[in-house]
Amino acid sequence: MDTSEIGQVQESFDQAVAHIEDLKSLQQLKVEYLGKKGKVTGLMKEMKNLSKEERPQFGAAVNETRNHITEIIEQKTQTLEAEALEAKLAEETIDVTLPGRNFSLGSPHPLSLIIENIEDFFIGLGYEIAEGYEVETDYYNFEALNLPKSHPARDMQDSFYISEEMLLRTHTSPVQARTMESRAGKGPVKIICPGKVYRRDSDDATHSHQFTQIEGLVVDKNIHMSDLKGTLELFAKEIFGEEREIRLRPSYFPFTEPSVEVDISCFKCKGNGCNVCKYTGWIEILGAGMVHPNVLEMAGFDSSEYSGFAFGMGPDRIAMLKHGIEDIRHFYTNDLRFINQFKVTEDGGAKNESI
Ligand code: 2NL
Repeated sequence: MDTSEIGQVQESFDQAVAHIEDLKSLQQLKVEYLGKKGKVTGLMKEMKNLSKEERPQFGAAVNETRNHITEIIEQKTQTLEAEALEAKLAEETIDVTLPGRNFSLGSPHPLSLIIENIEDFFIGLGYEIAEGYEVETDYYNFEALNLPKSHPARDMQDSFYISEEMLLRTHTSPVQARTMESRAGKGPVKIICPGKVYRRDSDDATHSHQFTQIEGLVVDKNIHMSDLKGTLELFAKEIFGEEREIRLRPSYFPFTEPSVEVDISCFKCKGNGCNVCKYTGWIEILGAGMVHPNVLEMAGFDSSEYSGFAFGMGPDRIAMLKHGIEDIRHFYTNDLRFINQFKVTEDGGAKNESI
């Protein structure tokens, strides 16, 4: 019996393992010696060529070598794993002394500032904010507002149609119609509806196919024109200054009767006449009126018991007047040189309060 072959296997392993520096090579070496077709397994297979007497001694010697190799591989695995962890930790060290990166603070869009200002004012008067869909049905955008299919006033609100019955809303009134309907004929309704609206229009300095609107609606028992006037007077003072006065002129809207245009006394010339008020002393800022009985009835309110007032305004126009912005397209072209002029100061106020 020749056990020198076993010694050679062990020796060649010892030499090879000394050069191993990574776990992958160690795994390969393990397969090479202890795997199914490995060198140690090969030695075992030689047992069949030995006599019965020789086998136990040979077997014991092979086992010893296998145990030796297994143990070395285990030790080496642990050492290499520990080294790999050390290397990873060293590589991922964060230098907390590096200077931080600066992020520049954004600024709210001037339209958002105006809309939030107006919302805050009405919330203070007990109104709720209501929002709805920008893609609306013909019914809620027109029919429910006393604008049947044949109505000539529809021409002024030419829209973007999705289909015969669906369109991009031309005003925020459908939100009000839906809110009234959801109250099942019971007041009070006291809401402000801000949002984006659309009209088929050619864009220029004063027209945009997409703009913003804020409408307000109050429905309850004993609501009168005087309530509307008092509310809008407070509103004018809040947004354009304490000394402002308002003036109502008769007008027409299909959804209100009577209807009025509302002017404020000019905040620039205090009524003496200037380019802002076109030398009239007055600036038109919104439309309003008493909710048409047809609109109340269609939304499920008994118009002999309930009445209401409503108004609508364009935040784009109000922001343009307030800040002296000459082109509505500035709001929608995202030029940062424009937007950054409305940076909010640390106390939360807008820096560019021109009034
Ligand atoms: C304008 C005029 C207005 C309304 C909007 C309204 C809504 C309902 C019922 C009755 Cl649900 N009225 N909204 C009323 C009068 C005027 O907007 O010039 N907006 C820029």
